Amino acid sequence: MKKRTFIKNTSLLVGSMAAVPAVLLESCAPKEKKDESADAAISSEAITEFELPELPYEFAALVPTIDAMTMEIHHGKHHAGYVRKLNIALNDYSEKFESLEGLLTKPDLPTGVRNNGGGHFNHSLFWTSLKAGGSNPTADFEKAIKSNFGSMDELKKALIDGGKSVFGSGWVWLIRNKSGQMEVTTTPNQDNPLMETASVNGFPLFGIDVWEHAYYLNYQNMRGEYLEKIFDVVDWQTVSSRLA
Ligand code: MN3
Repeated sequence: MKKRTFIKNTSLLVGSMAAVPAVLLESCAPKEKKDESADAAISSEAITEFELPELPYEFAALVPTIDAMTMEIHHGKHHAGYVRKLNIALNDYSEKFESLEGLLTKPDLPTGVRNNGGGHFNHSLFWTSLKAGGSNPTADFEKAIKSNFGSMDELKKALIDGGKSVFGSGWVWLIRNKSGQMEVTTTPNQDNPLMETASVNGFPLFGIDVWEHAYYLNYQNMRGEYLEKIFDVVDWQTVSSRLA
């Protein structure tokens, strides 16, 4: 399938939600079928296998906020494991889908697809939301944040409080909900707001991983400190681009 077709189909599937950011599509890009027969050309719209995206920076790029060993294990073991197990789970999944987002919005996802598909999407979004030194949001994004939260500081506080409130493992999200408003919400495990099971649905603009594997080497049990510090490396420019 040609990239243009893939992007077009993805926007159709996502429908009224925010457009899928090109950078995320790139990082979640599925492996395309190489069969050249005419029949295969028709069926090649469907995805059968996903690949681990490369980290867009070195393991040590986010030091001292996130240490290199955490990044190496988190990407090379945890995220890689979600992709590997997602591909295995898809062997028994007969529904057709044309993007990772399209898969995750389907009803009644089998547990293996839900956990590992969520894990793949969530981490792909996470890596591309961080950057050494961080970056500033666009004026449009900041305006939207002001109208929904009052200020960027209020948004950060809502994300920190939300992250602290997750019992056990999960994520805190900034989403654009179905009525176009920005909202902070949380999900357990590797669920995300695209899934029908989420308490609040919407398109994730930014998410913070609050599983212990994301911060334990550096912060031990102090999740609150990790949540405060992570804002030193948030790439708000990229997060802003997801609102467009
Ligand atoms: Mn993780």
